[in-house]
Amino acid sequence: MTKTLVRAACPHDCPDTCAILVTVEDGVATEIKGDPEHPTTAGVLCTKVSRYIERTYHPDRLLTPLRRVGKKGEGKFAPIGWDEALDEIAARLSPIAARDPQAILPYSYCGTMGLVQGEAMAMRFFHSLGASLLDRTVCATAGFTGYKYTIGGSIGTDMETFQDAKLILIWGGNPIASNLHFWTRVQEAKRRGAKLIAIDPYRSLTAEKCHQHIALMPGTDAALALGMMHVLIAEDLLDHAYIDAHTLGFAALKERVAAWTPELTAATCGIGVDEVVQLARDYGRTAMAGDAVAIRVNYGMQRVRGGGMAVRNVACLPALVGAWRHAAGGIQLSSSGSFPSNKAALQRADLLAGRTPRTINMNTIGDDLLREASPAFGPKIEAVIVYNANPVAIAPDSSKVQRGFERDDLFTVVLEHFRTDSVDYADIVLPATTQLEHVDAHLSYGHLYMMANNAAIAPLGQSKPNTEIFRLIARRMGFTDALFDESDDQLASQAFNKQDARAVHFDWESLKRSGWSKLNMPAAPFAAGGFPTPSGKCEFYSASMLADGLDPLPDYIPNYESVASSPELAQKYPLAMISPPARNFLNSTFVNVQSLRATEGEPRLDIHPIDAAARGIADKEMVRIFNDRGAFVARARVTPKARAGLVVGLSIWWKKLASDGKNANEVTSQRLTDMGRAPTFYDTLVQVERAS
Ligand SMILES: Nc1nc2c(c(=O)[nH]1)N[C@H]1C(S)=C(S)[C@@H](COP(=O)(O)OP(=O)(O)OC[C@H]3O[C@@H](n4cnc5c(=O)[nH]c(N)nc54)[C@H](O)[C@@H]3O)O[C@H]1N2
Ligand SMILES: Nc1nc2c(c(=O)[nH]1)N[C@H]1C(S)=C(S)[C@@H](COP(=O)(O)OP(=O)(O)OC[C@H]3O[C@@H](n4cnc5c(=O)[nH]c(N)nc54)[C@H](O)[C@@H]3O)O[C@H]1N2
Ligand code: SF4
Ligand SMILES: [Mo]
Repeated sequence: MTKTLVRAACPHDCPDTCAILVTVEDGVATEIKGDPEHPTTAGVLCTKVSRYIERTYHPDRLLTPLRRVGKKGEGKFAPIGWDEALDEIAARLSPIAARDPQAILPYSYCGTMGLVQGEAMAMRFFHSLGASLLDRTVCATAGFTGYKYTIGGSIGTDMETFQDAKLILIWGGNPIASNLHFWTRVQEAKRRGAKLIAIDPYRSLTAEKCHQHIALMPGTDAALALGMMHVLIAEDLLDHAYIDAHTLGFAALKERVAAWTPELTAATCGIGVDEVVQLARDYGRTAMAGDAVAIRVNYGMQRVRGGGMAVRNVACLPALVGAWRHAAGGIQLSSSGSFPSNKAALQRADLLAGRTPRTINMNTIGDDLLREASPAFGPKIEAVIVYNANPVAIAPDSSKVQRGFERDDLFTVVLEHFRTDSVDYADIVLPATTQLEHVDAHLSYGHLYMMANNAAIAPLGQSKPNTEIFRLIARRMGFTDALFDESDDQLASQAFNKQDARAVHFDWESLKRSGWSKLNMPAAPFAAGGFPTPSGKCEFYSASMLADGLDPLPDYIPNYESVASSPELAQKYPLAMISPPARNFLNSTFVNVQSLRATEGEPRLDIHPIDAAARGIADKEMVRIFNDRGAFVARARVTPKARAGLVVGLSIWWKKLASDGKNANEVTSQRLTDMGRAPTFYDTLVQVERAS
């Protein structure tokens, strides 16, 4: 018997990007565990990925190419050979490409975060073809943009320092579910005497374990930050030296926040005046005492109309109190901007050779699949290639997405591990390898290590890595360029730009051996200013925002679906609904892993006792959640965890595993955020009633 230990990296869309050790016995993966030596993983994997072996060898794994034999959506397929599948794909795509390649659309996101199995070979193919471009905006671009205007890039406090902070604000995040290894640091800070405050409309697993929970209404974070700034300025809890040297626009900011009294702020957020004042004082006074105050700002607050502005406002706070002076102070949104990843080499946008295809926003896939050709839109979408994504379950306004994928004149190819909701609409299904079966290089959006993933086992059945599938499709379509011959290792060796001082130690072969290697980054990135903004300062006033047609100063933009913006709608649909991630799923991944689904149980809706009583809804009763876009059912959990006026449906369920074949995205909308063209999943009003 041969037994080896293989170094891998977690591929999932999670900030932790854990270092993994896989035990392989006679070619079979038998055990998976966290690397005890990797400083952030520290030997621990989350419950989900601890089940990765169960997922990999799952009896439902797709192991051969399939051709649809039933109606779209029915999920009836027959196995076919690779040659037959590739011939059919080339035969269907070639005439479309000859008319207008923009009628072909890639649809992908972060099923794997790998730089190689993600967009490398795939985009080389789509760029060569001249296909429509996809705006990959389903998650982080609102906050990314707001943060960039203010701080200059996705750079912030290193997660490895948070245990040294004295006050930690966990703002719009639920790290126990979605950022576990950060939570470990927070617990250590708590043991050392730090105060933890969660700012979240929902009493999440994390909010429950913090010293304080401020349950504001969804979409009001920008107002809370304005109110905090008002108090900090009014009570002179400010680092004047830092403000003078390293910020831009303080006088204008002061004028702007003057109106945001604690009273107005509290009324806007639906919280108490004392909560606003106390939060600002905790933050300002801890900083004035010389201790580190740190903010972990996450995605929860971004999925509303003013999501970009909300993150921008929160990102102004550290500079006001000089929190950046400490390694453990400041704010972290994402660490992704610290990595000099070399997209140009991997994705080769130069292959467009002067062509400028249109861009389709992945959040409006529902409307766009149903759109006819027009001068403004361009050609009707005639073919979609889906990989690393499950649009039928995860995209907003799902009934339109489903109708789009039902179109008989649409040719759909899906590369997948399992028969997801999206696979059911495919004409051709191609079996993809999992992280245990292919090579990849990774950055992280939570820590600062470059990561390598070695293949632990051979591909199961006839599955192939995404890269190989796109190489084969490209050749079948007549692309002969040598760049399609590059191996996965050759691609990985171009993942980071060694010319950049942060990645000077990058060498693919040695990274494969070590598994991980930390970037060269200063401990307190903005202790002496040096923000990567146009002015080099933290920009309270942003000329770039003005140039982009936005308010150059921090502001509050109420939700599209709120009493303030649409009173009539709010009368008809009085409850705000959010659908944040369930702990045991990763977006819609793992929903089909029996042991994890068993823990989550079934689709549920948390509703406050007052709202439940007003509707005659008892605990554990089935309820119908609806608005003008659609409806779905769930089992009610009557609980004050959901504040009054709010309902919470933890997500993202596979539609076909729910009793009504639907999920929370029936009621979410395709409207986009104030900046970053991002989705507004949590800007949703609904009504709830007992299901008959
Ligand atoms: N277990 C698990 N982990 C995951 C994922 C998963 O599906 N499951 N998904 C991954 C992905 S892709 C992402 S983007 C991240 C997301 O993870 P997070 O950044 O943690 O964001 P969310 O889970 O969307 O929301 C976190 C919290 O924000 C709250 N929230 C909702 N609306 C608002 C608001 O308007 N203001 C404030 N202050 N809070 C609000 C929610 O109630 C929730 O408790 O997690 C990643 N990690
Ligand atoms: N209602 C609601 N909707 C949401 C959200 C929410 O909070 N609420 N969150 C949104 C967010 S933040 C995000 S990021 C999106 C996530 O949306 P997606 O990125 O679509 O995420 P998943 O649903 O996990 O689907 C990823 C798919 O990729 C497949 N996959 C994994 N690895 C590979 C591979 O190597 N090759 C191939 N071919 N396939 C692979 C997996 O099997 C899985 O089915 O959902 C968004 N939708
Ligand atoms: S999903 Fe996140 S916490 Fe779980 S193993 Fe992967 S990176 Fe680590
Ligand atoms: Mo996400």
